[in-house]
Amino acid sequence: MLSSAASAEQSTLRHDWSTQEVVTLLNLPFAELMYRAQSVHRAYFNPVSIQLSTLLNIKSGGCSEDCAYCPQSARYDTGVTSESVLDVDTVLTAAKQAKAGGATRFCMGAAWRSPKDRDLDKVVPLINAVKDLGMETCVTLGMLQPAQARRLKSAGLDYYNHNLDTSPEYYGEIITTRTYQDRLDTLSAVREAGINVCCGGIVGMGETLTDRANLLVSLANLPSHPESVPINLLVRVEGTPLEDAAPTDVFDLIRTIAVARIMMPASFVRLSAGRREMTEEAQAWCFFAGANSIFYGEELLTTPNPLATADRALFAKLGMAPTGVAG
Ligand code: SAM
Ligand code: DTB
Ligand code: SF4
Repeated sequence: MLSSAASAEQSTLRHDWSTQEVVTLLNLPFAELMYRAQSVHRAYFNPVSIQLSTLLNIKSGGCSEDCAYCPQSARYDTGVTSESVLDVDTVLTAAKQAKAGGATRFCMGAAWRSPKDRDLDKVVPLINAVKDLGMETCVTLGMLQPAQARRLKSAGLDYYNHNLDTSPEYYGEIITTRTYQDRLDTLSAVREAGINVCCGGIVGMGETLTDRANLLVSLANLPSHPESVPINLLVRVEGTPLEDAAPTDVFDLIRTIAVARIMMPASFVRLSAGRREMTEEAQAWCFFAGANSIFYGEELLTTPNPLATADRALFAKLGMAPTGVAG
């Protein structure tokens, strides 16, 4: 729930960020940046509350796209096999388990460039079934046409995840099979249909600090801020073109999260992929920087995530509590 000061500020959320001012924020002395991010965070959110989303890969592998980070592209030999869409019972079992563990949102991912209408025939019953459990629903299915977005909205979909991934300038180094504008068009279709937008990116793909700034500028200067902003640390998967990417300094991730928090103060900022490589201390800094959501459960899509028991132990150490409130 927003404080009254925060609700007054809602109308003043900014959509006119410049690259230079975001570069300046990213370069602030660490203590200054943490103080500013934490102050903004406290104006909008309970700082010890964390939203938990669980992921399930409902259609694995065999994707036609060439996203350089992705183990599910058919172009790379990563050992991920191509499967068909999971059935309702399998999905329901996973969703019930996620709910029992404390997750409030269930996110279903499919390795498609864009779904066909007959693909949506299979996804709609999954959304219905998860919704009936009383969980928030999220799907990520690739590019969508406006009519497809409206169909998902009618099925009861709460969130659609579609990431910008990186800056417009660096994008062509990572993906050649669809454009930045294609992604923006899907985001508009989702927004127009009245579905909440989940949109973020990846840190650690060889991008510069200016690229990180421009990813954040692209997100915050959208007509409305995404309700959810996943910040992923690249998971370097063997067989992908980015398997040997230089390791990321975790302070770069913490700074990116802090600046996302300052720029999109009312949004949930999710510390997403990459937590398995991070220490508890680094994750604690991410929470202090304004991350208030995580992917929770032992798997992301094809790669491992920290165990739920480890996450619960970390929350206990930090005095944090999972939220039951929709975000
Ligand atoms: N096929 C759909 C699409 O591309 O929109 C949905 C699934 S796709 C796996 C969703 C997002 O996961 C990507 O946009 C990317 O941001 C993230 N992702 C995929 N592989 C990743 C990796 N190895 N490390 C970090 N993030 C990754
Ligand atoms: C997002 O931003 N990150 C998630 C979710 N949205 C779909 C996916 C992370 C995938 C990490 C690599 C894998 O497990 O395949
Ligand atoms: Fe396909 Fe999505 Fe992976 Fe790109 S990120 S290769 S579109 S599954």
